[in-house]
Amino acid sequence: MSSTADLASKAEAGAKAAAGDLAAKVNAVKLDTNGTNGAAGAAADSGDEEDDAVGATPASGDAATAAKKKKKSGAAKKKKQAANGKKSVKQTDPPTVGLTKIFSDGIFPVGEIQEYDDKFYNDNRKRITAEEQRERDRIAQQEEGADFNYARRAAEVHRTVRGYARKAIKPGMTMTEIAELIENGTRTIVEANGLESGIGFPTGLSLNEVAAHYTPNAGDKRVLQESDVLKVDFGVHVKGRIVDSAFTLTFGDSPWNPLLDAVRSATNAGIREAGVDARLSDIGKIIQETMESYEFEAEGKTQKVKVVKNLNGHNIDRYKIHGGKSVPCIPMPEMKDRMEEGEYFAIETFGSTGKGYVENTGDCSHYARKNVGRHVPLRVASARSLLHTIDKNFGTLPFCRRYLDRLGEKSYLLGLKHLVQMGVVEDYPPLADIPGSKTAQFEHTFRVGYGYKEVLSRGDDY
Ligand SMILES: [Co+2]
Repeated sequence: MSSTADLASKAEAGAKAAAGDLAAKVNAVKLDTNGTNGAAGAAADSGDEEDDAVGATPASGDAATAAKKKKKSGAAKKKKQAANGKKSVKQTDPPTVGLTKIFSDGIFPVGEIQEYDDKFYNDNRKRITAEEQRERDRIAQQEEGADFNYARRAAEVHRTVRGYARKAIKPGMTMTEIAELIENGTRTIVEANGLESGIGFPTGLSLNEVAAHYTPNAGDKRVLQESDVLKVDFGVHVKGRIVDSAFTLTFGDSPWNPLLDAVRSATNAGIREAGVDARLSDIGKIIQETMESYEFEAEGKTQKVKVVKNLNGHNIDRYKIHGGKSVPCIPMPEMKDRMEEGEYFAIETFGSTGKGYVENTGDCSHYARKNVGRHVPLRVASARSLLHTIDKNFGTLPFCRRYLDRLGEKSYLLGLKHLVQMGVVEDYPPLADIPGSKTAQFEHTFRVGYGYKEVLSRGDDY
C-alpha cells in the first residue's frame, strides 16, 4: 500500500501540469450551475479555491472564469469571509462531523480527473466542440439528482470513513464491530436521512477465499485474525447517487501483500482504459493481462495470481447499484457494450490464489428489492409487511439482515424467503473461491465525461 501512498498528490500535480484545460472545463460546469447570480457564483469560486486537495485544480486559467471574477470584484471580500468561515469547522478523529458542516458552501472536492484520448470516439462525437460539450454537461447536471456534487459528497464521505476504518480495524475485533464502525461512521458523516442520503449497500467484509457479499448476520461471532485477508466494500449515497468503492486489508507482516498489489494495479489499469465509447470487453482484457502478470512466493510455493472471472464491475444508476451493464475482468468478444457519456461506473477487480472462480457459499446476508413493475400477490402476511418496510427504508438499495434488525423487524426470515421465491427481492449469497485460497479486491467509482473521467472515490490511500 505504501506504493500508492502519494496517488492523490500525484493526481493533483498531474492535473495541474497536463490537464489544466480539463480541470477548467470541469470547474466551468460547476460555476455555470451554481453561479446563476453574483453571490452564488462567488461562493462557488471560493469553494474551488479551498477544495482542490483531492483532485482537480481551480479554474484560474480559464478565460470565462476570469471574466466572471472581474465582474464580481466587489464580492471578493464576501468570498474570503466564506472561505474562512468554512475552515473553522474541522473533522474530528474519529470522524463525527457531518460533511455539510465542513463544506458549508455545498461544494465538495472534485475527484481525480483523468484525461481520455478522443481517438476512440466515433466520427459524430468528434464533431462536438468543447463549447457544446460544456453546455451538455450543464444541462445533464440539472436533471433531478444528477448534480455532480451529490456524487462528490458521497465520495468524500467514503474517504473520510475509510480513512478512519483503516486505522481502527484490528485483529481481535468481531466482524459485527467492524461493520458497525463503518456503518455508524457513514451514517454520521453523510448525515443519513431516509432515502435522501445514507448507506449505499451493506458493508462487505469478506475474508480470505470469500471474495464478496459477506457481512455478519445477527449472532455471528467471527473474530478477525491477524492472518486474514479482508475485503472492505462499502457504499455511500446522496440522493441515490451511489459511490461504490472497496479495498483490501492485511495485518502484520502478511505474505499476501503482493496479491493486493496485483489487484490494485489491475483495477487502475481498467480505469485508465475506460471512457466514452470504450468497449467493455477491451477493459476486461487489460484487467486480466495486468492482474495475471503477477506471481509471488507465499506458504512455500509460487502463487500465480488469477483474475476472478465471474465477478464484474458495473454501471450505477440512481438508487440502483447494478445499472444493467457489466464490466468484465476478462475479454468477452461477444460483448458489444460500450461506455457512454454521463454514465457512472464501478470498476472492481478480484484476484485469487485459487481457481479464479467463485460460487455461492454460506449464509446469505445481502438482499435487494427488484423492480418488477407489476403487482405480485403475496400469500405470506409477514412478507407483505416486510416488503412495506423494505420499500420505505431502502427502495431498490441493497440491504442486509442487520439493517432489518435495527428497524425493529422480528422473525422475518420466512417472509424474506417468500419475497425471494416470488422474485420481488433478490438474494446475494457470499461468493467464495476454493477453501484455503486468498482473494483481494480493489474498486473505484467514476463518472464518464467527454474527454475525461472523474475518478470520484480516488484518495491518497488507493
Ligand atoms: Co461494486
